[in-house]
Amino acid sequence: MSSNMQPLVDDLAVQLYEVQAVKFGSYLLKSGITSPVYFDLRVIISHPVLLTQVANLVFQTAVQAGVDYSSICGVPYTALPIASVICCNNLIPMLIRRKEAKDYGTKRLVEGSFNPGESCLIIEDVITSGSSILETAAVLQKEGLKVTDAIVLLDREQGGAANLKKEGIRLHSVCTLSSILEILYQRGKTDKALVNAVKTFIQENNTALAFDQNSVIAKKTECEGLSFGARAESATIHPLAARLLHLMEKKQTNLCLSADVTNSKELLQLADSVGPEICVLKTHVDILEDFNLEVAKKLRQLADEHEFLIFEDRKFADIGNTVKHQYEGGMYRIASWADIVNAHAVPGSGVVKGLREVGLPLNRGCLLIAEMSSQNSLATGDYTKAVVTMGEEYADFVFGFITGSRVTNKPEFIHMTPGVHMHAEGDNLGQQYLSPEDVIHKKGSDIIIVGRGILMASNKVDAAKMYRKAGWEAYLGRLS
Ligand code: S5P
Repeated sequence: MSSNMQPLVDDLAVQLYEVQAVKFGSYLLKSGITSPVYFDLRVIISHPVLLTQVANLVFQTAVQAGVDYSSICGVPYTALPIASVICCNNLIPMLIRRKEAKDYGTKRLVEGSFNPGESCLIIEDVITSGSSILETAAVLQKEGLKVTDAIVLLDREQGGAANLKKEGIRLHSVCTLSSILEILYQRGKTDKALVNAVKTFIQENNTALAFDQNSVIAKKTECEGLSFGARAESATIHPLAARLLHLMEKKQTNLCLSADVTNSKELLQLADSVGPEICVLKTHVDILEDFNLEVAKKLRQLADEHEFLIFEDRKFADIGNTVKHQYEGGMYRIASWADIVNAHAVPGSGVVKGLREVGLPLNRGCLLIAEMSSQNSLATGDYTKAVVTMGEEYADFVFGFITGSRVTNKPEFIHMTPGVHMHAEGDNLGQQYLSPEDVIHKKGSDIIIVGRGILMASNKVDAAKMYRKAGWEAYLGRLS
């Protein structure tokens, strides 16, 4: 920053403090960490003079950095007004990144006019790990735009710059958390003890290493380079996950059949004929019109004969006490025959605790739903991260995730991905498909879940063989 900007930044720090955009105390962040300092830049929209000052300083920082760009995109939502003011005052075209594609109309994720190959400058209010900037960059890049630089008002100095650099993006900041602290200290707004507490917090909460555990941008990780067999030997592996990884390696398959049929005879025939090709057979037992426990018993026999695991896709999502009964009792007695069940984390950890009470003594395992394949799914971003944290906390029962991409590098967690089809892009009810190569190689998942890609084929066994081959080759490609 040039010396003529420094007095403006000093004044800004004090004003931000005065409007409570900067607060000191004890704040529980979304990540679960308690921070002694909190920034809420949303309030600046109520102070137009301040908003204009922020916009000017962000723009000047870009000018001084000599960044070359054709348009500006603010990270939604706090940076949107900042980007708008910069663009209007300096006559620069603006782009808006939608958080979700519209259901209707153009379905565009980026609004505004641009040509592929042009550069877009990203603007953000505060950077911690950089994940929000990277999410926005990924969307812009997918549309063919180049992203080389990002400007933030405030860098919390917790590894964001390093994380952006790994993705080829330079970070420029108007000010840092330390510099704001220093200014406020000099102006008598903070005391030495607080300055020291914040400095210690910054040092102890650097995200540069932890961020590699994150799936915001799918990339090849150490875990993805490990074979299923090697992962089965992980010291902290759940016995069911070890069994699954061993059988995948032995049978050379990472295909899960989603056996979404409505008749028991058809289910058992399918399990028998496709059984040799798969590692897991997934059921929706409540769509069977003629279920009884004899069917479950026969399915178990076929699972043992062909060596696959049974996964009842029940998607439990109630309080612990209710899911316990739903899992153990009722007419389906799911816990008595299904190796695997899954659950939404939305009720909080009670759902896992309830299922665990029933499943743990039976050596069963659970997958948490971290992301969904359906259009406009709400299971994204911080929700997904919270699901992973919950899974890791109950790792004696939760052994993996239903997800579109790798969400943790811990080798003991198995990633299973639905929404896989080799010839369709989706259905008319919001399902969205990717290819086995995309899911396993690019997104770093472990198991493809295929339903209609196999079920609607004229020869289901041949189709299963084809998906098995594609899934396994993608896995081998990932290893090499
Ligand atoms: O996000 C999800 C999670 C699941 S478990 N999206 C999904 O499609 N599923 C399930 O995977 C869904 O309930 C269905 O049983 C299967 C996908 O079926 P397909 O016919 O679209 O391949």
